[in-house]
Amino acid sequence: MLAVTEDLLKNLKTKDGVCLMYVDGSWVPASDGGVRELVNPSDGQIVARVAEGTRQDAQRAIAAARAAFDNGPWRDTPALERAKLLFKLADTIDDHTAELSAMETLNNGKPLRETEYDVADAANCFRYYAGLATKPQGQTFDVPAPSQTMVVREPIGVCGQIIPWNYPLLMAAWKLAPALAAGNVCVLKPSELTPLTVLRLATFVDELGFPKGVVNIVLGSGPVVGAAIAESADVDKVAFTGGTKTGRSIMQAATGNLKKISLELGGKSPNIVFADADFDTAVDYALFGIFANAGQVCSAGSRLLLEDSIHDKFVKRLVERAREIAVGDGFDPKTEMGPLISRAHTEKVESYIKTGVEEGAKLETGGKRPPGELGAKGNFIEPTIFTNTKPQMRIVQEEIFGPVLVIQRFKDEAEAVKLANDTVYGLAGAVFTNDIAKAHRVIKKLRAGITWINTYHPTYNEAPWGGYKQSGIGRELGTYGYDQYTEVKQINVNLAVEPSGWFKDRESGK
Ligand code: TXE
Repeated sequence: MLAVTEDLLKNLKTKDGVCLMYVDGSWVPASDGGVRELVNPSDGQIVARVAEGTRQDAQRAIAAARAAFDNGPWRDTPALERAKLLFKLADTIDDHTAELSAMETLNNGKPLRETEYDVADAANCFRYYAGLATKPQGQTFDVPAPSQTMVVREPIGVCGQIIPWNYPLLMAAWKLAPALAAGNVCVLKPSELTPLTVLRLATFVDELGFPKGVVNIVLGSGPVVGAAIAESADVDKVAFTGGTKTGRSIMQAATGNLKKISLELGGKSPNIVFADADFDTAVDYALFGIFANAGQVCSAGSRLLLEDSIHDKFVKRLVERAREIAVGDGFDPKTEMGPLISRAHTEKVESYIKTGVEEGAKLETGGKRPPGELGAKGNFIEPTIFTNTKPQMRIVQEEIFGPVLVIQRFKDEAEAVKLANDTVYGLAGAVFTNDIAKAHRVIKKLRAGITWINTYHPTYNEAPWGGYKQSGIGRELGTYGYDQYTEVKQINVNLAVEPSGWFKDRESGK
């Protein structure tokens, strides 16, 4: 593994074997020389050493971004030129798919087939927003003569962007692409656990000639570097993806200068299966909904709601299929589900499983680490399914963020909707049925921002992503996501340049 590691990381910028941060167009170590070791979640081996930034490093990056926005060329660069650079960045990502996906698998653990998908998705996100940069964004209004009123969109300024570890490169794309397309400058903090692909992305940004200070990557922990970004009076907007608890503290920190915020937080999304659904399709997507990325997905279908009449048959088949899922190292081509991100997160998921058993839910399968080396060294948990749950149980209400499915049962459409909406979250939800009218009735009543009929999980750069209730504020992706990186300005033009006469001019008598 060491050879693979060294080869894979050879394109990152380092000093004394420590990966550097990208600030103001330069590669820098932490101001206090701090270093963090990154661990491969599949086997506990140390894979890289990276700079562990400080509050001062965050402030330096913010100052560089501020100067780049206030005095720099980016917002005055024609949209077409910004678009060209973003298209090139997209192509460069595609050209490095093998390297980026392997790096992501090494750092995050997820199987190569998932990281390859993520890399392609990240490239397409840059491509989508590159295309959008040159599209008309304004409005004009037919107001009483002799005026003309128009509305233009302008960049917000310095955007602080804090992202999690479950889709490291993709989340960076979701944040950087719309911000840069709209003419903003960025200070991005990847998760301290998974900075490698973002650092590689920064080498592309550097080589392609983005002006200095436009993209800054600061590494470090949330409470130090993340909090410094969220608090800074020089940051005009903060965009965050992560846990609801952290989202709340970012929102509080942002009140100092009333910066714009967008938050993409947790979920406990319902996947509702009616008796008339296509059985095999519903089983297949129930598995995909919860066990993709080992359940570490904000929109995971972590609650499966089954109509009474199919409950037992469905659970039987689901358990059989879940037991067949190949759990293992993400580099093994046979692997279908990888590890959890860290030992601490694994223990958190295990404690939820213990709570579920204590609460009286029935553990149908999983609930433990796989036997042997895999379970001992890596952060693996077998696909886990609970039945016999009650709505108020913690495993039903709280986001576990692991390969743990809780099953609820319902007798009719009204009860399905009631259970589906009965958490503080409102990110996603799905319904499986062959009755199209019923599908739409249920979707209409779901208090969630992302919904699916007879499928689970597809995400498109074109469509808005975000949640109702405590799943967040604002939307990413699509034109909605672009708008959230713009200020709206109205411009009123007087087409008859003469005094209004509101106050009498005594000299002229008019
Ligand atoms: O996330 P955090 P954690 C959920 C999931 C998980 C829980 C905790 O339920 O079990 O959150 O995971 C930075 N100020 N999701 O602790 O803390 C941090 O450094 C500013 C859902 O890993 O939200 C990282 O860059 N920033 C989710 C980012 O926030 C702070 C994805 C996310 O970390 C900070 C991940 C602070 N005070 C976890 N504290 C999703 N919605 O997809 C931390 N950070």
